[in-house]
Order: sequence, then structure tokens, then C-alpha cells
Amino acid sequence: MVQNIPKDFILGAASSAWQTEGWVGKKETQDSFLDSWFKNESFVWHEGRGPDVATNFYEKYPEDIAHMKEIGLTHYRTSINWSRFFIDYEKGIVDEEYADHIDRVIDELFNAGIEPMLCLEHYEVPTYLMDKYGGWASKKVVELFVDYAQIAFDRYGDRVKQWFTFNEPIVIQTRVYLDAIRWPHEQNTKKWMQWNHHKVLATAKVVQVFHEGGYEGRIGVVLNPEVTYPRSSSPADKKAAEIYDLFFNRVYLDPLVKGSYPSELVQLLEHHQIMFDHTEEELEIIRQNPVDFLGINLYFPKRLKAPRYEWNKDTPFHPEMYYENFELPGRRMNKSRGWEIYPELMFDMAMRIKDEYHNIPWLITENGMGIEGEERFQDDNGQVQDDYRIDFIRMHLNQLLKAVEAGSSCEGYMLWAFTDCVSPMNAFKNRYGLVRIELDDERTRSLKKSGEWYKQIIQERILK
Ligand code: BGP
Repeated sequence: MVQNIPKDFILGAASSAWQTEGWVGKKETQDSFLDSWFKNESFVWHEGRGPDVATNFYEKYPEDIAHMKEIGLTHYRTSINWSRFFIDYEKGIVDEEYADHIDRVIDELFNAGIEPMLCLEHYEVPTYLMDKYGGWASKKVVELFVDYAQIAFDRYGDRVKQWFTFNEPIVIQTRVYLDAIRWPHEQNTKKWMQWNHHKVLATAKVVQVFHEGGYEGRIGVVLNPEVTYPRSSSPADKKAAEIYDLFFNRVYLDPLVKGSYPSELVQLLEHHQIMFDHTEEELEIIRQNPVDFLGINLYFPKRLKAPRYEWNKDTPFHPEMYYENFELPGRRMNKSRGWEIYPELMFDMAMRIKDEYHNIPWLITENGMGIEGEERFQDDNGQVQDDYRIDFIRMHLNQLLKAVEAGSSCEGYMLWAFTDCVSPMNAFKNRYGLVRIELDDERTRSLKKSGEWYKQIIQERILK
């Protein structure tokens, strides 16, 4: 297999503010949801590690960007930490010290020949807004987010041309309010939907501000739609996959790309009395302001089958009433993360966007392989010999490039993550980076074998 990688095809890497920065310079009043969760329930975080130190990117970013330059990344995606960006969230008073840090990171990236892409929220909703307004349950928070976006565009828009509102906007409320597996453990399915709607609405409003403000570049959202595969061709299994798709994928894809929620979803929400509070005006704003492009995070396939049991009527409604997960016997697994490896999903997602979402411009904003105990693979010089990661990237890129040949508008691939970093709960258990981070006080960095390989494919533009 030898494939040419188109000249302009993005070959980058991603991370987020909270998963790398650490708390150096953070004020006590600037906790995000993640910081508070970590403070309140640190025992669920692997080895008690979390966002407090992370990779200390806040101080070490010049070293990381030097590594990015060495590898030759074309783009780097990270987020602005909303919770650290303000001293006063309601009056919009910016923390100049933190905002300068973002300036320095942007400039350093450009000096290294790397284009930054910025996300306005990668789960970093401020705790203050959670406590005072209930977070994204509140329309006030939608307004404050739109104000924040405008301030960020005004400040960085002269240099940053590619923006995203959210990273995986469905995730926090799914874990917290739908599944109730995370602090503060409140089960509330209607609130889950309300958060979803408000993040859709906030995206549409920010798109409007971006376009009306005449900022240069484009504005999108990073979604994590899963490619659904029914267990069998039976109508019951197919229906299970379709309903899953409505609740977890189309709930964002349809309004943000096509301008409206799927009517089948609306019917289900009404039937189960979890329809979100909204106005006609809000739906109109969503209709008028689709995103310019999409980032897609894609790791594993979602296999589904029809449920075997009747739903217990005393259990609050959960979409799981309509489906069960299906584990394909013999599937290839990343055992560290418990995720199936199925590279074909890249091609399948690309064809779906082409056929059902008018081939809107998009790119893979995350894909990668988190592996536990990577020190096992360090050679005598301490370099991680991560051939498994090279194979993983190669297989996924191969499928993506095939999709491009088949007419997909996919513009690139960004690996999660550039350096090892902190995962929610798993912390540093599974390592994702092209660059290893030691957990010493210095957070010492070293390039893995995959980093050298990535450098080579970026230089040669050939995938072998
Ligand atoms: C995505 C998130 C990232 C990152 C990644 C890896 O869903 O956008 O923030 O964490 O998944 O997953 P995990 O950290 O759970 O191993």
C-alpha cells in the first residue's frame, strides 16, 4: 500500500487547555467543572493525578512547540480555558495574564510555522457559572458564552482563522445528567437535553456573531458522532441503531449542519416528556446559522442491537430503552482503553458526511491510541518504541485517504494527542502522545518513535 497524501491535507495534532496547562497562575476563583470535579472526587482519578499539574504546558509550551516544529505539524488544535480567561465572567473582565499566555502560544506556533486552531470550550465551563446558573441549563450562560466568543475573536482573530465553539458538546451532560456516573451525580434526562439544545443554540449564535462581525476565517464545532453499526440486518437491530443515532449523533449534526432537529427526534423527546424549553426565535437562529465546517473526533465503532428486556417504568427515561450495545466476537481491541479498533469507520463517516450532510468541509480533529504502561516499550535510550501507534495511525489515515479519493471533502487528520496528557479520570494511565511526558517534577519530554514516523510522512507526503 502506497498512498499519496494531498499537498494541502492537514497533518496535525490536538489537545486541550485543561488537559495540558496545569494550575500555575490560576486563581482560586477560576475553577472549571473539571477542576471542581477533581477537587471533589479525586479518588476516581487514576493515581490521584489530574488537571492540577497536567503537563505544565502553561510553562513548558515553548518546549512542546519546538517539538511540533521538529515534527513539522501543519496545524495544532487546543482550547482557550474559558474558566481562566476571565476575572469576572459576568462583566466580561479578562484575566490579562492568562490572555497574554494565549497570545504567546499563538505567536510561538506561528513562529514555528504551525497554524493554530482554537476551541472556545473543551469541557472548561466555569464552576462559577455552574453554581450560579446551573451551567448550560441556563439561557444566561448561552449569552455569556456568546460575549466570551466575541471577546476572543476581537483579541485573537487577527491571527487565528479557524475556530470551534465546542469540543464534543454532548459529553459532560451525558456523563453527568444522563448516566449520572460523574460528580455531582444528578440524574436528570430533561436537563441533559436542555444542555444539548443550549449548546446547539450557543453555536448558532456564535456563528452569527462571527459572520456579522466580518472576522476572517471560519467557525465550526468539534463533534464526536459515532459510526453506528447494527448487529444484523434485522429491522429490530436497525431500528436500535437509528434511534441511537438520533439521540447521540443527529441531535447535533442535523441542527448545526442542516439547520433543524430531526422530526423523529422531536417526536421521541415529546413522547418521553424531555423536550427542551425553546422558542421559535431560537429555532430560527439555528436555521439561519449553520457552521462553516466540522471537526470530527472518531475513535471506535458503535455496534448496537435491539434491547432484550422491557424498560423498568420506575427508571427515569434513558435512550437505552431502545438499544443495547453489541460486542462483535473477534473484534480487534485496544485493551488499555476498552475501545474496538475498526479503521473502516473513517471511510464510513466520510461517506455519510458526503451523502447526508452535503459534503460540508470537515477534518478529523481527534483519533488516536491510548496505551497503558508505555514504559515497557522504552528502549535503552528511553525512547518509546510505539509501533502499535504507528500502525494505528497508518490504518486510519489509509481509510481517510481512500475516502478523499472517493470524493470526501475531508481536509485533514489531527492526532490525539501531541504529548501525553490528562484524561478525565484516567489521567496519565493511557498515553496518547507523539511525545512522552515523564511524571517527574520537570514533566520531562521525549520524542517517541511515532513522532519520528509522523515527521517522515509529513515530509514525504506518502503513506506506506
Ligand atoms: C475525546 C476528548 C479528549 C480526549 C480523548 C481521549 O473524547 O475530546 O479530550 O480525552 O477523547 O479519550 P480519553 O481521554 O477518555 O482516553
